Amino acid sequence: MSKYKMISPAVTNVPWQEKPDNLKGAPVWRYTENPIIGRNPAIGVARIFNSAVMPYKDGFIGVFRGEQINGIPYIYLGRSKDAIHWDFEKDKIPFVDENGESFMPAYAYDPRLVKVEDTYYIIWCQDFYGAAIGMAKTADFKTFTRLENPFLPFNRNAVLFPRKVNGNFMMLSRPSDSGHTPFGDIFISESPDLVYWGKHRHIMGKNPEWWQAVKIGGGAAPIETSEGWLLFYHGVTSTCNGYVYSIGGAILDIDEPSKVKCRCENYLLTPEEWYEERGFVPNVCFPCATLHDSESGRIAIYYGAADSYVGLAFTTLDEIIDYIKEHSVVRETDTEEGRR
Ligand code: BMA
Repeated sequence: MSKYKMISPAVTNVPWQEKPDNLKGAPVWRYTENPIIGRNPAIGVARIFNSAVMPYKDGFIGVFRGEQINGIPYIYLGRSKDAIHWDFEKDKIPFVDENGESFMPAYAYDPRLVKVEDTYYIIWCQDFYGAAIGMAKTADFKTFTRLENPFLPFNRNAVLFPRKVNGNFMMLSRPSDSGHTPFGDIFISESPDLVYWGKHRHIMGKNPEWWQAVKIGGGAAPIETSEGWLLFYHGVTSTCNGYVYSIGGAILDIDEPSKVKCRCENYLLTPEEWYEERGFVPNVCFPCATLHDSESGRIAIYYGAADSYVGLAFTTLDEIIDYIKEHSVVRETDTEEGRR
């Protein structure tokens, strides 16, 4: 019997491996066949990483950050039967405006994919006179209609919640600068219509724990659970050899998600394997999605590795919630309303 409940559909074909015996203390364990997407995965695409997937029909669908061989990132659609082996569409996602005319951003990276009611939303980072958030919707994965850009530049790591809270759409984001941003906290904003965004609140900031001492950013769309919204996010530290990106975990209040109920002081996953430590940008674990099954409590975390590969890691709802609770350190900036 599970201790905790996921409030989401059953997805019984979530990829899965049991926890190895030698990892007793770790709350998250890697897929042994990682990386699941290697170099040059499609014609004209050198690397796929920082990508988001979800169940679709009898299989899975995903939006993938593909670094083209001209060095410019774009978003590609991929389909899979098992969420491990992926077929990518040859062309970039063809975004259109509200009149159906082609409306392509100059570049697009770090996509998230979230279903709210009957519509699928893609949220990514793009140029809007500087790095900012782009957004599009689709009902059928054939027509992708751009929405108004939700926030002013500079901003990155926007993550939509999978349902409205108190009648409004909710989105996390991380205000940034125009470069590699040596700061950054997670904020939340609300919208009644996905056009007008407001009621901005601070959720949580960088912390004294060294792995998240420089900046943090939203990762996977939060999972609704009996304990609150389970959020996997990334935390960044700075070393004499550059940034290191790890995966962290927190639980947000279900009705007032700007309040952090629990926040794990330990990272959940940090670069340790060759495909995380070595690549275009070394030492990056960057979560963008989960697949999760409310029946078994299984959670599969999809993360970009070293800006070069896609990795897969596993946990269960009971294990991760217990771990976050046991190692939770919440500070005043986490628990306050987030308005000043
Ligand atoms: C961040 C983003 C991510 C990337 C990370 C590490 O600023 O651009 O796409 O994975 O840097 O390079």
